[in-house]
Amino acid sequence: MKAYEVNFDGLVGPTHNYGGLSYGNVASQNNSQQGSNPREAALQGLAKMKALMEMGFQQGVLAPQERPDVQALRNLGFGGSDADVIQRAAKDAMPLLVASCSASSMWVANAATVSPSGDTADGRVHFTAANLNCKFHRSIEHPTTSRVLGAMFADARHFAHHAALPAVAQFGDEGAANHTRFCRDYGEAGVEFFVYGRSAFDTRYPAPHQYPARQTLEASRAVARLHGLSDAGVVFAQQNPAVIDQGVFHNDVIAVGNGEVLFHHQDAFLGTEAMLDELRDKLARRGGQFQSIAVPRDQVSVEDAVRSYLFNSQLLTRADGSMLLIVPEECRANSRVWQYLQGLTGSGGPVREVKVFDLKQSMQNGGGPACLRLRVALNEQELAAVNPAVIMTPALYIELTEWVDEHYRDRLVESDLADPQLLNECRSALDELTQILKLGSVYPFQL
Ligand code: SUG
Repeated sequence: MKAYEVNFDGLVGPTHNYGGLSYGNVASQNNSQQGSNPREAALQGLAKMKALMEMGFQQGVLAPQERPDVQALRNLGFGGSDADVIQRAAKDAMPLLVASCSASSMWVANAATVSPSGDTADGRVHFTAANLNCKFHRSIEHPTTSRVLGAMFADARHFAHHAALPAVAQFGDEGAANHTRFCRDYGEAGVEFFVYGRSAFDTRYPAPHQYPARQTLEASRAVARLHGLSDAGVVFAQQNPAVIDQGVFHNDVIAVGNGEVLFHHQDAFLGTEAMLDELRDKLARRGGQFQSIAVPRDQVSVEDAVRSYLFNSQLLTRADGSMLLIVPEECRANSRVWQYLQGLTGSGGPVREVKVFDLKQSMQNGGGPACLRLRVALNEQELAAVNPAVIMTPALYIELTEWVDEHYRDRLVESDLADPQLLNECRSALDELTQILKLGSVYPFQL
């Protein structure tokens, strides 16, 4: 049966802003308090989805979340009407209001970890929502994420959903940003690659000194167990703590995998040689030929990788089997990275073409092309069981663009977040969106 990798991109929500909320994410820290343009952000994301659809890739869309998250503020002791809650938080605890307004659910690579049916014991596609518990503004995403994923992948004959792991740092889980999968064909059994930043229970593992390691080994192992993956089909590897301290807060900032190829920086991992051997052996037993493309530090430094987001790219297999790399504009702006990419496509290797997208609004918060998409490998039968209203079509693209034009502001600064009118705008936009995407009632204000 034919199988596909479907990219579900996060639609940027109407409160997109630069809150400076992610310590360890250099772009988020550097752009804190700048004015944002939510409309432009959403349109940049939609333009990428449209372009991939037009290139013949399967493309879907994942809805944003209700923000400000009034319930999260109520849980922290702010009371009264919804408008009172917002205004009291603005007066007494602005950082909490900013956190409750973040549109961070757009980075759906962090929504969940997904294991395709070829890998799982029960032959279903498994999803575990990520608890994202390293940052308060992200830790409040998973209940709605679970409802939205449930409404997109509702057929229990094909799809199994797991709640987020326990909400403690020991089980810190950042979803697919620290997970990739190698396979010969999307429909066949593959090898799932889990990358963690530290161990919570075993002190023998090193850890970064400055910035947090968001993903733990224990969380990765729990997800692999929940999904019913076999030992022969998993490899666990540790991120190099030194690169986390240079701003590589997720592994997808320094590596991306697809098909039989891992594209990564030379310094991305610990124990790289043994890890590559294990990947090679395990994929060979699944009939695949693993290939690593290691980018040397003397051509592209870790700093260049973090600035340009070279590895936060989408590595896509085209109909003829060759690969295409989708990178952000920031890669073209960096002469060393751009030169490396010219060499890469001319080298006779698997990557034949690079396409550049302007995703600046998201990039300024540390979210590149790969952050904005959740990959779900599906066979034809499973794809037919997905809620069809979330699959991108030319008509849906037009409808969503008009929806953005109608509901989104083109400028947002911190003081705007205290305006209760923003909450009303967001709710009416999302209410309409749930009808467009046929999601039913998924938002707290609808329940
Ligand atoms: O979790 N930024 C996100 C970026 C996530 C990128 N995702 C992947 N690499 N897969 C984060 O750090 C910044 C929000 C702010 O500062 O307003 C933020 O949450």
